Amino acid sequence: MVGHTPWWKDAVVYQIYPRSFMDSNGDGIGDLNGITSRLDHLQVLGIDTIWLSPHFDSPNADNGYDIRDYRKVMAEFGTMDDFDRMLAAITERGMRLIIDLVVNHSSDQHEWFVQSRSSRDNPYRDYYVWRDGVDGGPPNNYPAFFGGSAWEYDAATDQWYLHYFAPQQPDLNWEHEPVRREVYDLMRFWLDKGVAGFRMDVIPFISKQPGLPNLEGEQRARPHYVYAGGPRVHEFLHEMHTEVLGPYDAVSVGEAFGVEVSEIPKFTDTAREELSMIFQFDLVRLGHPHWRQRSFTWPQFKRIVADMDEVAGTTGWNTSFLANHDNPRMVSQFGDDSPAWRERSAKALATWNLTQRATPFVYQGDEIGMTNYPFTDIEQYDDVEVKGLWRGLVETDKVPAAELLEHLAHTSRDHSRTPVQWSAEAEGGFTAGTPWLAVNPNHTEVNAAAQMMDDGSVFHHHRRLIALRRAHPALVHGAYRDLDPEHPTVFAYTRTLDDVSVLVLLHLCGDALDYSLPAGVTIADTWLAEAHAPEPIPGAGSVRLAAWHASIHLL
Ligand code: ISL
Ligand code: CA
Repeated sequence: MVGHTPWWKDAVVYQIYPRSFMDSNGDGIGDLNGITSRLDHLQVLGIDTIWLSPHFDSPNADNGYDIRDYRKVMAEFGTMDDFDRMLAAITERGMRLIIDLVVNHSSDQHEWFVQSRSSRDNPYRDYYVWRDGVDGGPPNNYPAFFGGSAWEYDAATDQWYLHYFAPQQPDLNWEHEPVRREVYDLMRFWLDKGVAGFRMDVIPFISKQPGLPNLEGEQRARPHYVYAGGPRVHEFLHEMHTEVLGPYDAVSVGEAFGVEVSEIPKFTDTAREELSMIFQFDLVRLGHPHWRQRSFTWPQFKRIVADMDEVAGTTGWNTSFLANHDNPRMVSQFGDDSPAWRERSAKALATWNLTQRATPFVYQGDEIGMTNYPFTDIEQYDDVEVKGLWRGLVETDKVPAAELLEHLAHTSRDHSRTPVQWSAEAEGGFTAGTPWLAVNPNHTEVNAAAQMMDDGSVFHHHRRLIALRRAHPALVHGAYRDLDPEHPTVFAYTRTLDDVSVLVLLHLCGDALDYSLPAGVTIADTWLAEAHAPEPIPGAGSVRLAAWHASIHLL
């Protein structure tokens, strides 16, 4: 058996994007009381931990990732009493809550920034990154992720401030110690209320490059690797661990946008006392490194999985996820969301996600196989990133509108932000009002109510996978080995712990296949098979795998 392991290695985490989860008061916007009203759904699923995307007071320039008051609940989501009631309901179900720490930047309406921009000698001036312009333009050539320069000119003090994201999201200056003290204090505020820890928004970005030199050469195509490569990020994270994470024994998941697989242990090796785990992006972005969709192969996918597992070694740890609020729907991006294959491919992908040597994250709606939305027109989108792309690419005639729309139809963040489809009723049972973002018309076929009653549904497949993971430590802690890394469509791997060896057999494509089991592999028992367990072909040592097959076997 594995020695004492922290609870979060055995956890299964469900990400809630509160704006789109459940609306309890009919204003068309999800809220905290709506979450409380839907906790039974998560309990049946077998979830034990929730990651809640930002619930703090915000003007919503970036749907809550621009925080105006770190100790106040966003008015649209409810009150601090609603938060306390939700946390109590989560806790009494034996679940834990992780909240979103967005401290690389704040909202431009935060009091700190209002003070900071008011004058050059204001005590809060150095809470943010201010620089003189160069030749009448920005201090360097950094691009912002939501279009344009990462610098905004502020006439009041004749200087420019840095914002890696929207101009409404000025970057905080972590070189300035009072900023770090403020962050540790606000973390303690929420930990004292009983949250279990934090998901940390673009946390590697907090250390800026000394002197802020221009990007050069290939850096210009991958600015996030420069932004994440500052010299003090590990010093700051170790200080955060010493000041808060350690004393509270708080879990931490760093969003490591711009960090290579090889760098993961520098954030998560327990001896370094920094973070518990990170989200690394190579897998989730395999099919769309940015807004453009691109094809990928399963051997490429399998290579990344093996590399991540190898780099974690026997002491490190990973997260597994194929979707979140910044990426398209899992079944649309990695599976086949046509009516014929949507359910089967969603189950196959869930089988991968819930059998990794990592903490699995399930994004709201993926447990019922929700799909991308049929966007056709720029007016249908809400996302600040999409609007930035339209301004920066279409309005400047760099990219034709039709080309951008064609790619966004696969890759936009808004696909995963349409309201959760609870039932076949109007607006998917999400709201009694008009939803802030349109509900997918396929909610009549794809919804939680129908799947709760269908034992063969994507929902119950997730439930069985989570139960299996809980019952078999090999599926959590077992060594990972890919048995057939070069096969174009079969994903066959083992998880081995002590004398238990489990085979996971996936066929990630829409055709059937007669597959020769790797030498020495005989299947003792089938624990979890799709409708079609692999049909042994007599005498051939082969099995027939149906399209989008998924099964788990004891060897
Ligand atoms: O690639 C991206 C930017 O072009 C997005 O996936 C995303 O901005 C990036 O992964 C960082 O995401 C986090 O920070 C952003 C916020 O918009 C995202 O929702 C958040 O997850 C700024 O806070
Ligand atoms: Ca509401």
